[in-house]
Amino acid sequence: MGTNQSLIRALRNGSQADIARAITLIEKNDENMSEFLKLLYEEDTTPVPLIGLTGFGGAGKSSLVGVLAESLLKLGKRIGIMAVDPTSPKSGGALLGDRIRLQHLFPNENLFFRSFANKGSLGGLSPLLMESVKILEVAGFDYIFLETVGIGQSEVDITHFADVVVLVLSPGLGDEIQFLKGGIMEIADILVMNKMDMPSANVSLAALEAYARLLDEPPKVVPVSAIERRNIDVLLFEINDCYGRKQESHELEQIRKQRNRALYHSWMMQMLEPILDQCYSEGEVPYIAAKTFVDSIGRCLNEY
Ligand SMILES: Nc1nc2c(ncn2[C@@H]2O[C@H](COP(=O)(O)OP(=O)(O)OP(=O)(O)O)[C@@H](O)[C@H]2O)c(=O)[nH]1
Ligand SMILES: [Mg+2]
Repeated sequence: MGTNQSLIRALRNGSQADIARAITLIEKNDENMSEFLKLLYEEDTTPVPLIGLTGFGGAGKSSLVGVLAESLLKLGKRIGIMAVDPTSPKSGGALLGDRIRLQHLFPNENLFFRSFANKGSLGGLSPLLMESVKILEVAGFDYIFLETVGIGQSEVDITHFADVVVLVLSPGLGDEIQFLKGGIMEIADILVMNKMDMPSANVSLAALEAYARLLDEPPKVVPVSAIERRNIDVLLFEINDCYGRKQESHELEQIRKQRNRALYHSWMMQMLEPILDQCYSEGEVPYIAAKTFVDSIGRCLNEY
């Protein structure tokens, strides 16, 4: 049997070592990868709920993922945690913090943690991250949590990517809620007010609830405390409930179609990047150079 086939077989049992081997194979992007991905997609799998957590730095996303994972592990579930790797030195420290926060859960065959580069080469989420979701699916995982760092482009991306989007807030946001109005708040399925153990928390919660009621489709607001493990079961219930509703309404199918399309785009961008620069020389009119390049691809496609 070929190496790829035996790796796929091994993946079905889902050991950490085989998952890591599979991810490395895609990371290396060598001549084996194409066949491996073809086999991977031939596997008959049940989709794994992909739960995206987003929010301002320090709101408690990692802490929450940690306690959610802890609860689910106790139920015998297999959990994948993917952190989108920050690029700034400041958040580099946060990622180290994540490892420390999750440390008490390891070693555990049912928990897989991995961080990924912030973005694909030309923007968007990295193909490696998206293919890793598929790998964990084949490996029989029950939930995947995806934590993104900060509020920015990557947050907008996960809304097209995650099955359930959770926005994590913490008390004392003040004007930041205003800032959020235009974007993620409308798309989030669940708004979490974390750090409810803090003195000012009820005021912030009331403001958030008032705000949520104004939205066209008011999302659930869930007050929690990751540190005191308060209301974590309620949050889990809401996540499962939201997932179930989206499954019934076939919304999940749409999300997954968009996800595959986004993945196609990401791969395409990654493959194009090395040749894009070859087609541009200094002094050229940028628009004309781009159009000439794209038109020539168009001609090839017509002949294809
Ligand atoms: N009081 C209180 N502090 C909390 C709670 N949850 C997290 N924290 C603290 O808030 C800080 C930030 O928590 P993280 O879980 O790293 O937050 P994050 O959103 O992942 O932060 P980034 O990854 O940097 O964006 C840490 O010092 C946590 O101990 C909570 O429920 N109550
Ligand atoms: Mg974090």
